[in-house]
Amino acid sequence: MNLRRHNRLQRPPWLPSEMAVAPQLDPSAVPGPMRRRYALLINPFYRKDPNASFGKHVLTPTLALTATAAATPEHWELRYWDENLLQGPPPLEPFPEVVGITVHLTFADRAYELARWYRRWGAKVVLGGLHVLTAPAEAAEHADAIAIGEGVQLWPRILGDVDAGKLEPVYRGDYRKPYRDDPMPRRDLLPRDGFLTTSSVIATRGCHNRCGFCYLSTADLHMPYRLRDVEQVVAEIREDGQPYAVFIDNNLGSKPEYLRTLCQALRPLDIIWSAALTIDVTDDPTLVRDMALAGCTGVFVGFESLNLDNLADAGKRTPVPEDYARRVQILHDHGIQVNGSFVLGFDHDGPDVFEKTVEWIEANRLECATLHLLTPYPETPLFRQLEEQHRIVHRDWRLYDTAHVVFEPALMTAEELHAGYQWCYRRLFSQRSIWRRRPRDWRAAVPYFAMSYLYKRSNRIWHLLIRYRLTAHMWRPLIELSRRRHLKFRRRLAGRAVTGQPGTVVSAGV
Ligand code: B12
Ligand code: SF4
Repeated sequence: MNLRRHNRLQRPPWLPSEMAVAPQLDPSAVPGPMRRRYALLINPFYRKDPNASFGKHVLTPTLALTATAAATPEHWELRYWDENLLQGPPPLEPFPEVVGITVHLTFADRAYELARWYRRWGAKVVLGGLHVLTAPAEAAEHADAIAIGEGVQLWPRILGDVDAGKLEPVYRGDYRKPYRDDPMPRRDLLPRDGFLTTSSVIATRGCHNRCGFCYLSTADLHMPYRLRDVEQVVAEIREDGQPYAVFIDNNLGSKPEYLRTLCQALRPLDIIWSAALTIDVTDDPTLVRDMALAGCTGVFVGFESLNLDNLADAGKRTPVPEDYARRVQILHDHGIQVNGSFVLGFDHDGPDVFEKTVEWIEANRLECATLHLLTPYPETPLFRQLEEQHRIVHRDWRLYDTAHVVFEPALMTAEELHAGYQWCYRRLFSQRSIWRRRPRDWRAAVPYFAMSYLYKRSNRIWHLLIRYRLTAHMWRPLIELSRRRHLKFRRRLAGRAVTGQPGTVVSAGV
């Protein structure tokens, strides 16, 4: 194998085409007349990594467009289309006056293709999202207007200018404005059966860290840590009425006292929820206990690496990896499942990193693990470092999806890195590994096995579940089972003393 082969978009023979190829845009289609003051918002198709779970893509929707949609002026009509829900290409009827598209690195080419399609017949195309922020000049070539920053601030201005016939090419927002005045995201636009839960919620923006590989360290992204009023967050969850909410914050635990207040406000809702955070949340076991008592049943933890030198290179302030196991145990003791996120391919990773990582995941019974190949997002310190070292292999952004090797690793070949990544997923999705990682509490085992099979071993049927809107029907009985079990667990936990020792935070690399 050589690096070139890895850099092609490969497609295993069993992979359903819907998960690999965007729906075709009919070149001969002729739309009807344009409907004035009608806007269409599109989340473009992206190719799914066949090594990882397809279920992950319908757990919860992105907030990018539902948040933006909420700021639409009342006299505008609106429709939302997510191409990843496998209902075909976005509609031409009625033909929209404005098309808003969210753009990420990995699906920028699809976003531009859609933009060309709609612009052909005179729709005004507005592009926004993370990739527009990092590559405004590139995005501007495909749009009538680009939105750099928060859509909630910019969208009403943009539509107002369309109304007035004076659309500008560039609109700039500011991440420093408070979120207090933001309207509630328009979750009513989402197909409720299309996702495990429509309650993706954001309570904070930014992170106390600035790891060199993270998109938060992108050169022009000034995203200070921002908090929303807990009452606002709770009101949103209540309004959506789902039994399970997912916090999509980069790091919900950056301000522990805020998290504690949020937990107190969430407790009376009797819902279950999960969130992404760093392992230093276990510095204070009483906080973990408050999370559990508030309904937290799962955390997505960015461990990144088990090698301290890698963490130091990335400039991540974190507890030492030797202490990770004890900290995972604190979460488990509180009935909180752990989805560990690991990055493979750092400069201190040799060919033994795969087995070591997987062994550790299994030994510590992490219920789930997400693996990423180190990916230098444009304009991050990592990108600049690898560029200076002439180690960036290409700039085909479609392959910057953390499932392809796009740079030359230091201690192994690109082929070894890619093969090791695939091996890790094969092993972690195996029956043996699922069994080894089962929770010690037998009461948690039934939902664990059911969820593991659906999440890790059903890639051959996920396209059918998604296309026929069965996602919610498959997941929700399991969610309800977990919620009821958790309510009982909470009652027992409330009568129990706090477990776990306070941790020692050491600073790696900063
Ligand atoms: C939810 C989520 C997902 C969901 C849904 C993704 C989707 N596109 O449908 C799932 C779980 C499926 C997912 C999968 C992946 N994700 Co993801 N995901 C997120 C997450 C946690 C939240 C996104 C979100 O809702 N943000 C909140 C909204 C409000 O912010 P926003 O997107 O910036 O939108 C605002 C503005 O940008 C602007 N805006 C955005 N679009 C538009 C459009 C218009 C017209 C206008 C006017 C304005 C506008 O207004 C919005 C509201 O103010 C982010 C991390 C984060 N916390 O942001 C990662 C993140 C976006 N994902 C990331 C990655 C890498 C992936 C994967 C590739 C990982 C993998 N290997 O599987 C996959 C593949 C998906 C893909 N190619 O995008 C990276 C992207 C890095 C980059 N530089 O592009 C992020 C930043 C995580 C990270 N820390 O690195 N993801
Ligand atoms: S801790 Fe996570 S979210 Fe925060 S900067 Fe590092 S990688 Fe990004």
